[in-house]
Amino acid sequence: MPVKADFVWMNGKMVPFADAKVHVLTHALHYGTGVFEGIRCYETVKGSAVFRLKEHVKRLFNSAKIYSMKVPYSEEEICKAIKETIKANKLNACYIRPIIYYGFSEMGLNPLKNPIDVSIAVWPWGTYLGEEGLKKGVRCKISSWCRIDSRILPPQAKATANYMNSVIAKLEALDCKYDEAIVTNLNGLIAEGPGENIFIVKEGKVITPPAGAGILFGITRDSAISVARDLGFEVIERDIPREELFTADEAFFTGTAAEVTPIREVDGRIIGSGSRGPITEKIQSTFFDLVKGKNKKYEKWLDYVK
Ligand code: PPE
Repeated sequence: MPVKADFVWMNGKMVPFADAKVHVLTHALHYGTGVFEGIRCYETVKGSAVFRLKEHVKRLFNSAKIYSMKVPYSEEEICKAIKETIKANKLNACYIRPIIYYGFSEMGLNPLKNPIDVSIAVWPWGTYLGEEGLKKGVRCKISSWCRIDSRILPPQAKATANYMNSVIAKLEALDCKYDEAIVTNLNGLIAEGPGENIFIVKEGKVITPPAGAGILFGITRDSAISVARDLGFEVIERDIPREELFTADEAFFTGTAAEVTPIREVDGRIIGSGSRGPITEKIQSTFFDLVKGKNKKYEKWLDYVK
């Protein structure tokens, strides 16, 4: 479905959706010189709330810092602008996409002569890998493409350029009739999905690759780790070789867009029972309750729009 909303926040102004345009010579369009975030706002029992807004904006600023981009706004100003954009679009629940990028002035690799532009778009975005994927799980292919590496492009910066690596893995998976890709790092160990972190469950333990595996430090990953621990499960951050994924009892993805999505098959191997596993289901249902404000313990993660 094409994205549609009423207004986009651009460099401090609320611009009608159809006018939210950039020049074709925008530096970031040619060289991938942008950093962005993906955030969700949920309808809760007490009104609309942005999930872990401060953490997402912090990561946005950290991504900019990695690339020495000087953001012309403070984190507080961006948080405020995000809420204003949601209000202007009269949306109760939405996906939020702030982006900081080198704009239009001079071409060539040196970005420094270009302005640093900031925009925030919001739109309704349903399930990422399908309603059925959330219930039954998705089928994945381990990509022939490796995940970018800190020595090549820092995966902890959520930079636009990184996503060509994600796109090529996604296309390959779709071409092979799978729903989603899983990428390994240069050591052949499981890293993540093209837009999700990954977890496996083995003998009741919840395991996920560590920072050093070449992952984006997912905020949903962090939330799932807390939830799993609060539910009484042991959570271990350690490397996962690909064969261990095949023999896992359960597996699932986490991400702002993907939320908590079970994985039911990897490279033709059925994971566990071939459907959503019981521990995955517990973490998933706790997650969906807490983002909707139904769990007092996690109120601290909700930032109310009004
Ligand atoms: N790894 C990657 C590579 C990634 O892009 C995401 C988010 C995650 C892990 C999970 O991070 P977090 O959202 O903080 O839990 N991917 C975003 C973009 C998806 C897209 O298709 O666009 C997202 O989920 O918003």
